[in-house]
Amino acid sequence: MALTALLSVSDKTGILEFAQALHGLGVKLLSTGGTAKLLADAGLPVTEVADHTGFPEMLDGRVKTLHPKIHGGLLARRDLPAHVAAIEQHGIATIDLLVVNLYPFEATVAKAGCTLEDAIENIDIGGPAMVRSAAKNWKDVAVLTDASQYAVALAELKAHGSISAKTKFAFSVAAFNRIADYDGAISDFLSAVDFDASAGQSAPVRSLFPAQSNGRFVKLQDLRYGENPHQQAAFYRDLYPAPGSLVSAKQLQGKELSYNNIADADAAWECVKSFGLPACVIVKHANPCGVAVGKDALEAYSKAFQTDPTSAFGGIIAFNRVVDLAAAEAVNKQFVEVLMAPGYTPEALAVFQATKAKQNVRVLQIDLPPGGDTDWANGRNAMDVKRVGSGLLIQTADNHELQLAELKVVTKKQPTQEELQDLLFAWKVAKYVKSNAIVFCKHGMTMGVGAGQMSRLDSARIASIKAEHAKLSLAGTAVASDAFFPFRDGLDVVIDHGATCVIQPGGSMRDQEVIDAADERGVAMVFTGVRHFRH
Ligand code: 93A
Repeated sequence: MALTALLSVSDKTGILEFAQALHGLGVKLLSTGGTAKLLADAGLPVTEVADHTGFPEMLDGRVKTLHPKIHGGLLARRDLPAHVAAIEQHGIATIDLLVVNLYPFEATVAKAGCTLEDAIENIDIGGPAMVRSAAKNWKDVAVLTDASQYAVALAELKAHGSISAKTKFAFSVAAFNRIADYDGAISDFLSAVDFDASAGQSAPVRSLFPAQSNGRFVKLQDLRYGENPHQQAAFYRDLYPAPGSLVSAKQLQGKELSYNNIADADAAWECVKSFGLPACVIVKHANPCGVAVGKDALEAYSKAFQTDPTSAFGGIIAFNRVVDLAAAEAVNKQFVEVLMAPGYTPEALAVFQATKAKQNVRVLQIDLPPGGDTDWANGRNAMDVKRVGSGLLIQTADNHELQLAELKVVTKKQPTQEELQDLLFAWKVAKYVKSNAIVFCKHGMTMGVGAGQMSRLDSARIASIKAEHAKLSLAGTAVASDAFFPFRDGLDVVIDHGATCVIQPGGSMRDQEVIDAADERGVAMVFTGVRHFRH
């Protein structure tokens, strides 16, 4: 029995040659309006779907192939007598080969000035429905969704008069992948539409970049460039973002946010929102260079700034309290790239409007997560993703919040209440410092931050050098180490510089050597049992 192929393609590249070859092999051709015309004009015998179903294409082509004669022909199982009987009873002929490519939704929305109406009209309904029917019934129907498959199908048809199960299965998988991408593109695009701005109708809406998205992210904006000017970049949000996360920030003024601004702003915001007391975090190159808590925003900022005034230049500054005039005036004395807070008083905002230069400061307003500092699950990313060569590393986010009960004092000396406060503060900060992290703190402020070194010993040295540059005394400080001290040398360095208490995960083979060193030198040390690598 002759095979029947249904051809319905928007992108008609290669379709005529393919149809000619199918005809040459005795395959009957069935086709929709535009495709049928192309084939008929070239002299091929082709039956229009409308003639086949006895039902005209209608509603501007919105209903062409949505008919039981098409879907019955695609879905009927040839190995089930009941199916065969049913289609015979209703005069439905089987379709063995389906060739479809869809309305060009992705290409349409990629065009500058694409309107919501254009986008909607380019959502293919009948095409994906047929593709799904055929792909589900892959044992009986070969479904081709890409021109690159034409040659593969032809080669098998010529050689064997049929297409192998293996190839049909591969076509089916490719078909479902194509539909998933297509639906993902529609979902991405529509989710990014600002309904009010587009008046629900014809205003231009944002286009997609990159063209291929996995449908779980929604683009917020294109960025001028990436980490470096020769890299392209865009900012996406999760389809369902956590409340109180950076993606909900409103930019109140200032220059356009850059890729690095956003990355640094995220580091600052994630850190500052982890504090219950009024806090300020100053970030440079993804690391906090000053963190402090205080009685108000001003005090927190002043302390945070003192940690490392040199690095704070051009920093990203985050507050977890409304910024008032006093805090704004203090911040205004330094060069700041990005300022973020849950709110600003009108007087504070006016400070950054005073001069043309100040108007460049990017001022962001972000709501704190509704649960505040007591609700750790709230406002936090559930997952962390890192791109590696052609793959992804995915992990649950490091949302561990240390509980007092988890702490174990391992030295003869106990930390005082005040030291304990500083240890907990230092531990909180260390979590947001790139590994290896060593953080000196006192009175709710960082006194020296050593970040991102390949050796913990060097991080300890750098933290103390920074304190020296800032003319801060490390006498009586609390030190946090994000992971265990593998040897006593790192501990000795921090004690040499004045640390009197230390917090670290413990768990090294040489814990005892490190504990003995702490005892020998008369400092208190607590183990957390949890580490906070951040790479
Ligand atoms: O408008 S549709 O969603 N309704 C349909 O019933 C339908 N059937 C096929 N789009 C439909 N198609 C699509 O038409 C195909 O996916 C293909 O992209 C296009 C081919 O139309 P023509 O052959 O008229 O150029």
